[in-house]
This record gives sequence, structure tokens and C-alpha cells, in this order.
Amino acid sequence: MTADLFESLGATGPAREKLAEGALLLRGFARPQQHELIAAIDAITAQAPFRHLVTPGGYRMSVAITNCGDVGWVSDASGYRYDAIDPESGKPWPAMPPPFRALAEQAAAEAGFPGFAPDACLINRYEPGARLSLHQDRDERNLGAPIVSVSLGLPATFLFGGLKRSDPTRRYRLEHGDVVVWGGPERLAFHGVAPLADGEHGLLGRKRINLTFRRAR
Ligand code: MD6
Ligand code: FE
Repeated sequence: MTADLFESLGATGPAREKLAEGALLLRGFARPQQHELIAAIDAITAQAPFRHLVTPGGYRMSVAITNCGDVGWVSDASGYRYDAIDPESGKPWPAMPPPFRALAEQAAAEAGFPGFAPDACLINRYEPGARLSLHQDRDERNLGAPIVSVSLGLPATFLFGGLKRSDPTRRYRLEHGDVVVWGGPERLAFHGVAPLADGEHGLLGRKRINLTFRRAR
């Protein structure tokens, strides 16, 4: 109990950290649900396995992805979009598990966005060396809703920039159980993830999993 309490405060900073006007880091917020979340991820990926997408520019992404919810984020030669059907299986994406939805809603409310009702959850898997180059999340129809991002497994360095690609970036270490809620003025800020350092996580082994909850439609 005491150990958990100290762990939730984190070795790297205070329990809450404001990254920008509309972006709040809640350290350890998802830890109490870690086992439930990992079991749900296993169930989802049994139906909709992780895959490496190809960008419209023809590059294979180093991050492997899958989705759950009413719609999933997909990428192919025609561009990026949300689609109700998993193109690999031809079937709808697995439903969003109730504990996922509850966590996203609670984290958003905690950060000042009550009533968040995500309809999409993108699940990213990073293995050592995998990275996500600077991008904006702008394929959602509803840019008024926040994004809730949950980090599990190995720690990562999150890069957070400005509204222009060329703006300087700051770096934040995201650890197992950390949640970032992101909305408002910085909703279209450029961001990315530095190449994942190798390591071994007690529950997830040599990987990091990130869940990002969105209101896409
Ligand atoms: C990741 N996250 O942490 C990638 N996007 O693996 C994102 O790209 C992201 O964490 C928008 C808002 C929060 C995020
Ligand atoms: Fe993103």
C-alpha cells in the first residue's frame, strides 16, 4: 500500500504535471487497473492482431498498431482515416471494453473535460528501437474532445512541440501507468515518441503499449 502510494508519485516528478495549457500528465493514474487493462489488450489483440501499417508515403511504421471501439484508425496508400471495419479481418473492430471507457472518462474528467465519451481507442505497440515521428492528430472529426493517452510497459520519451512542425520540442518521460490528457488549445500540437530504449518490464517484457482514446466521429 505505502509502496504503491510512493510509486504513484513517481520517481521522475510530481503526480500531476502540466505539459501545456491543454495537456496534463497524471502520473500512475492507470496503475490500479493495470492487470485488467493488460487482460483486455490480450483479448483485443487475439481478435485484431497488431500489424505494421504502411503510411501513404510508402513507409512501414516501426510501431505496430490495432484498435478497439466503433471505429479504428487505419492507414494505406489512400491516406489515413477512421474505419468501422478492420481491413485485415473484414470484420468490425473489437468493442471497447468497459474498463477502458471508464478509465478514459475518469482521466478526462480529472483534467477538466467531463463527459468524454470515446468511440475509438488506438493501441500502439513499441518494441526496442520503435519510434513515432512528429505528427499532429487531426483525423478526428471532433477536435473539441480531448485525447486520453495511457502508457504501459517500458518507459518512453514523449516529444511535445508546438503548432508548427519546426517549433522546438520538449521531452517527457512516460512510465507504466502514466496518463496524458490532451485537449483545448494544444489539441493540434506536433508530438512524437523517441526510439524506445531496450529493457525488461515486469508485466509486459520488452515492450511499451500505448492506448489513445479519441472521439473520432
Ligand atoms: C504514444 N501517442 O505515446 C503516441 N497523440 O505512443 C500519441 O501519438 C498521442 O500520446 C495524441 C495525444 C496523446 C498521445
Ligand atoms: Fe498522436
